[in-house]
Amino acid sequence: MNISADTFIVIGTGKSGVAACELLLNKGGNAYLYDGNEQLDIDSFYKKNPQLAEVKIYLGDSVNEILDKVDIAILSPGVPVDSPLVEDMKSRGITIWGEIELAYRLGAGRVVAITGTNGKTTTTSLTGEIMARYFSDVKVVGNIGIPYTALAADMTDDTVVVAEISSFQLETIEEFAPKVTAILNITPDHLNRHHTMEKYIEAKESITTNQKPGDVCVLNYEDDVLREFGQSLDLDVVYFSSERKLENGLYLSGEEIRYSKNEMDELVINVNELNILGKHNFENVMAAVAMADAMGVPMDVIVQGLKSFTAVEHRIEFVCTKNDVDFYNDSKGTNPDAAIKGILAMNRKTVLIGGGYDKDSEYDEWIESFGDKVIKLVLIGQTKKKIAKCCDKHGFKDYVFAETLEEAIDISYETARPGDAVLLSPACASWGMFDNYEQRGDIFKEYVRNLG
Ligand code: UMA
Repeated sequence: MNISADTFIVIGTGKSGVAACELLLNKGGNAYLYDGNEQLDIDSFYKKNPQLAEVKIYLGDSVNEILDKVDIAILSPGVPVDSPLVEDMKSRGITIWGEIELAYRLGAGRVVAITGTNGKTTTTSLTGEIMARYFSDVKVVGNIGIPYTALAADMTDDTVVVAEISSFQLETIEEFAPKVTAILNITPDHLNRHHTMEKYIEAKESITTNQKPGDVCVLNYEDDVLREFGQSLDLDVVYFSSERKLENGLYLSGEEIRYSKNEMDELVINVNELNILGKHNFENVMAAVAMADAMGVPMDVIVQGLKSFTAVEHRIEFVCTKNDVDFYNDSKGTNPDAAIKGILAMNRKTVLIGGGYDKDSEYDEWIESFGDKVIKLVLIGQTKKKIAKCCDKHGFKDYVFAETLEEAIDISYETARPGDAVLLSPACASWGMFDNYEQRGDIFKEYVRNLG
């Protein structure tokens, strides 16, 4: 691709925007940067990103001055495709790509792409670790926190790219064509962005749009939408199931993960040999095995990778014990379905810290999952009243409000008795109080470790 022929505008000055802009400059492209935040401190941005010193930044409406010079806009994942600016650019005939599309076009190698509502990060990092045992150049990128564009310039035809791809990122792909894909599950999330469940499902399923016959798609057999979707695909579909034996595919049978393929049925691993817990994690393991196998990694190498893998930070992560109260950080529980898994993983009475940014989620199933286990819910953030209302509806009275995460931790610690657990698993995004879920989890861990 000859990028010097076009003028680009990169929308968003976060991680993705910075990496996309740098890649464009690196490849000889001509780019402007834009951010919708009119308060952005441009001087400190340039100080933090001296490599972009030559790139002109536009904030707010000032961007209108240059839009007639722009050929291609690169959207950061957080920029909605139906925002007024993007609509305006489309009406001017400007091509709209996401940061993933740019990286795919300027990068190289074979791509393994993972999406789903929950389990993406664990599955991506496990798949990356397995691949790295067999291939000499593996790059783990995407929603996991390292923008795909940040590593695209270092990719060659021998690179194996393992990419975590969110529904936001899938809305702006065009030619992005992974060899192997996985859709782990689809439950309601990000409905404020996608508006309807149908649109959200469509975004997730579009990960397969440019795959060709002979390429592989790994799907969860127990997800009705995905089971049906697999039947419509002209690809090699590999299903996994945590509920039943499959004639073709990976399945959980008691404590064993087994792979039935070409009329053979073999043991992959006993789950007691894994360092990650819970049925949802066994599903992630099955998806990773299917993807690694599809890429030609021998089963003994896959099994070694499975045995050495440990849990991902911020996902039901044990922090420490204080006065016989165990603290768990599940800041990555950013939607009700993920947070239900956090509660299921607790094996004793639990004080739960929840609430945060409103993504238009419904909290009924989350509250129903409390059972007798959750003895108190401490609510923070924008959603606290909405969640409280839902608690009232379900007859759950043991909730209190806190203004800050620190106050919520203090209340939880005072409430918990020896032998109980305190779990941060908010069922909501962190935005509004924190930059991201990592920051929320880090602050939780630090404050908890310093408790008297
Ligand atoms: N901005 C605009 N206009 C808008 C929206 C945002 O100008 O309409 C600007 C903001 O002012 C800000 C910048 O865009 O300066 C932020 O861009 P961004 O929100 O895309 O954030 P990045 O820092 O680029 O991080 C993104 C992903 N963020 C989102 O999808 C919201 C990160 O996923 C990802 O790790 C990173 O790219 C690297 O690929 C985070 C996430 O929360 C972890 N993802 C969601 C999830 O997992 O549920 C989808």
